[in-house]
Amino acid sequence: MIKENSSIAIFGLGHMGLPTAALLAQSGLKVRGVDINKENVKIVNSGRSPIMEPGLDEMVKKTVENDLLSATSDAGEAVRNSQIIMVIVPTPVDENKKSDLSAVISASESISKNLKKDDLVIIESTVPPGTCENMVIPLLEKSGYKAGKDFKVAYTPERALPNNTLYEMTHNARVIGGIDLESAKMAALLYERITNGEIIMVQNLVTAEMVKLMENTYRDTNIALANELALVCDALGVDAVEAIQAANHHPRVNIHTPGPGVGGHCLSIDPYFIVETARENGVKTPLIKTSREVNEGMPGEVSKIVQLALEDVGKTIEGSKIGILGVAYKGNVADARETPAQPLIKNLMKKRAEVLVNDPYVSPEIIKSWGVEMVDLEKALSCDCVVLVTDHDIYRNIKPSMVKKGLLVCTRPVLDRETFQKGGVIFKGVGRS
Ligand code: SAJ
Repeated sequence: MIKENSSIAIFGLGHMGLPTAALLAQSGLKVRGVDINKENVKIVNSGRSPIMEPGLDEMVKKTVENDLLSATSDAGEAVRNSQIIMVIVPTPVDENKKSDLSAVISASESISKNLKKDDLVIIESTVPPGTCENMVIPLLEKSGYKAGKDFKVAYTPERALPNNTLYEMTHNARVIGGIDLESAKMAALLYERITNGEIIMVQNLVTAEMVKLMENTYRDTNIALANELALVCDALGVDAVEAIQAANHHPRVNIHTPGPGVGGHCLSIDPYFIVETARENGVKTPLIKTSREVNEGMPGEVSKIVQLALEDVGKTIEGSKIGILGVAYKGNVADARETPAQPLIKNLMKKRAEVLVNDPYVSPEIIKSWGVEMVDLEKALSCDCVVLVTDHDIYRNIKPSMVKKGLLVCTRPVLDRETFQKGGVIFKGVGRS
């Protein structure tokens, strides 16, 4: 049973770990967050959130003040004093698109050294299917305890959408797989404390691992289809956004939105976990791989659109000033991980364009590290070509007269083509040229 005085150790105080920690603390449990980033530990202990997420700062403040949430870099101490241990650490892919599970391994090893009888270990990190059974449990069993018999193990993927994390964590359905039914049931009792959403128990750990990867792969593949269709529409002079919106009126069609490519730490990575595991099991995954290729190719396609647009007005890309609006991987977030803006900027710089960047969310240090200048919106809008990359809401207020040189490449459907064309702006975009 989960008692009111149960303590939880949560490995990873990142985009998903910290909101989970704050919500569980708010539900009355004593939560100890564990993170190797000492600066973030300090920030959390001072009652603030190092992560930009609506509502999170206040929740961290309140739960720290109430002595329910605290953070530490001492994993051993946190595990020894907890009955439930959760792992919500990042799982990136390396340059060969192979999963890097080092953070999960390191957390599992720390847990193993301090595991106690009857503890419940919950893995939330996204992992290649089979990781819990084949890697995490053997590491935990180095403790001398046997999974299922002496301690419980469950896998429940995190499925909340960044920028709406707290709402989704408290409303979305939760998928839970356990090493046995008792483990899954105990994990369910925990999540019932924070979500009104349905609790869906699946047969085992690997099914739950697969569910998560399927969701993000579905979305990545769907966006790849939208992007490919948009490129065809471009060649035909069809407005892809208009066509997709019309197609989506069909009751069984839901084509996603084309754009400059797929970023973030989830959709652009998770499909590779399926590809990797499939390969190890002798199964081919051409569709998933091609979808990744299509989406990874989109920054190059945007660069071509920019080049042609400049040539149409008698300019060369070499030496032209390009104003990039937004480098976050999606609208209204500060996260630039895997953002398509970065390869686009690189590509434009390779063509010797001068790139100026505006983004009110992403830290100037990140932008500077890409070797480009950070400018205010007005300066970005004064460039030879303005390229809207991220759908930040503030960019919806841009008026035709603000695009000083009259050339706009809008890679997201946030600005109205007709309004800009009527205002004398040459309007191009992904699937809108
Ligand atoms: N994008 C498009 N076209 C679209 C939708 C998105 O180009 O129609 C782009 C976005 O601009 C962004 C990328 O895809 O660059 C990913 O954005 P997203 O909003 O689709 O997803 P994430 O990465 O922020 O969050 C996803 C979510 N997964 C699903 O919706 C299936 C979220 O629920 C997961 O919790 C999260 O991944 C995760 O942690 O795995």
